[in-house]
Amino acid sequence: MMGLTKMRFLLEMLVPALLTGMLASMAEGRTHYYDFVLKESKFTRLCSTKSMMTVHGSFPGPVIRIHRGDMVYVNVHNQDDFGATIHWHGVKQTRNPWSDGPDHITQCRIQPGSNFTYNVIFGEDQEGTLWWHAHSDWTRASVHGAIVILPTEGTTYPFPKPDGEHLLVLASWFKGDLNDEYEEFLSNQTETTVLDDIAFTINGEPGDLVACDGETTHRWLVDYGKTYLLRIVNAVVNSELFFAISEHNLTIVGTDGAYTKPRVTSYIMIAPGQTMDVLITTNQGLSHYYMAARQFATFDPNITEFNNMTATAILQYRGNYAPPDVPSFPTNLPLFHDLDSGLGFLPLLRSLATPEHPVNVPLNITTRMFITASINMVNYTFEGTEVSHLAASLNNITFMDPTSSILLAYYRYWYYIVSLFLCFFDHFLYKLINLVVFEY
Ligand SMILES: [Cu+2]
Repeated sequence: MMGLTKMRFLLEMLVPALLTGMLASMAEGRTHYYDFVLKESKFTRLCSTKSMMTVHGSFPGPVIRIHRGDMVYVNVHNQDDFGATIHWHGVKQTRNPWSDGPDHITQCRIQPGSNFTYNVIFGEDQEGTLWWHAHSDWTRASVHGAIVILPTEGTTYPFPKPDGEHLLVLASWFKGDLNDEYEEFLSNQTETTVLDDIAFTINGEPGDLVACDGETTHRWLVDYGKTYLLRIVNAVVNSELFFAISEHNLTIVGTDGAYTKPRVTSYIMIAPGQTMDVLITTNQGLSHYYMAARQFATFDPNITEFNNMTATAILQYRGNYAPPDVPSFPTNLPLFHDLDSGLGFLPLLRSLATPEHPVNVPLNITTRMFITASINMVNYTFEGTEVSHLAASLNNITFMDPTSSILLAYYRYWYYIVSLFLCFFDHFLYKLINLVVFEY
């Protein structure tokens, strides 16, 4: 039988060899290096000023722009006074969880005054738009930005090459510090309260429909008769959004770093964390048109206090003309509780599935599983007492912090073996051994 030491030695030799092979197979792409500096910056929105964590003082943060097959290193320097990590949302990171970012799971927080370098490894098939965000408490509300993955050099899009492209990042605006607001929300939680942003922003601006004079608005200047690729990121904390552009149809061509079958629509519904790539043709009269986003409210309609602000930006044609007093508003933007429009949108999303962009899903189904995703009261034992708590669950099984450290299990093979063994002991004995063996 193979000794533990020998097995560990083999593992330690094999894993780097496999990783090196994997990296070599991706070597055709270029490697990009970024430096991100986390720091506090002051922002004034909705007539009040607050300080919040950002990268480089910009909200939204910087764009990572690469070609398919490229590799990215991001050195994150924390000059804030709050520890945080960064997650690369939707990036496949195959066999590379140590750069995935969830704090306390695959890494410790990057402490104030220190830095950490992420090696971001994209899936070979990933192309389109993704995004990155902080992953510690609620820092992602203000610390986020887009990732643009262009076609590999020498290849092109699965649709006529657009004349130009533009990026819109939709985000939440909270009155105070979200971490503080969340603590307060937990202590006052009732069935009819929701923790809600007070407005949404488009590229950092809430637009001129919010109740504060002099609010600034994001403007996108376009030329008549062109087709643009618009990349939309929903970086809001908790809400599905409707989005539409007055008088202009949208052709959906991609979502979450993958292409879709082109579908024409007058509005989109985009979930938090989702990205969507749409084509828009500027074939309307020279003027100013509102681009608008508002919440698709899927919660109990009896809850009347929610973020009902409509965020706006302006699509503005270049040229010599008298601008309208007020841009036209998208009449096709659904109302908050319009369930038919919200759910009716979903069938428009279909994989492209062409020979150049295959979708290789198994077609021979041998086992059918029913999984109920819910947020409900989950019963569990906490320090010997039966408790009931509101939690997200799959088939009524929720996530509990593991009793052994995942990080230690990775870096110290013996810890993994002993932790597994200890699972069979009762709570008290486990605690005792943990104290004696590991607290050194
Ligand atoms: Cu994410």
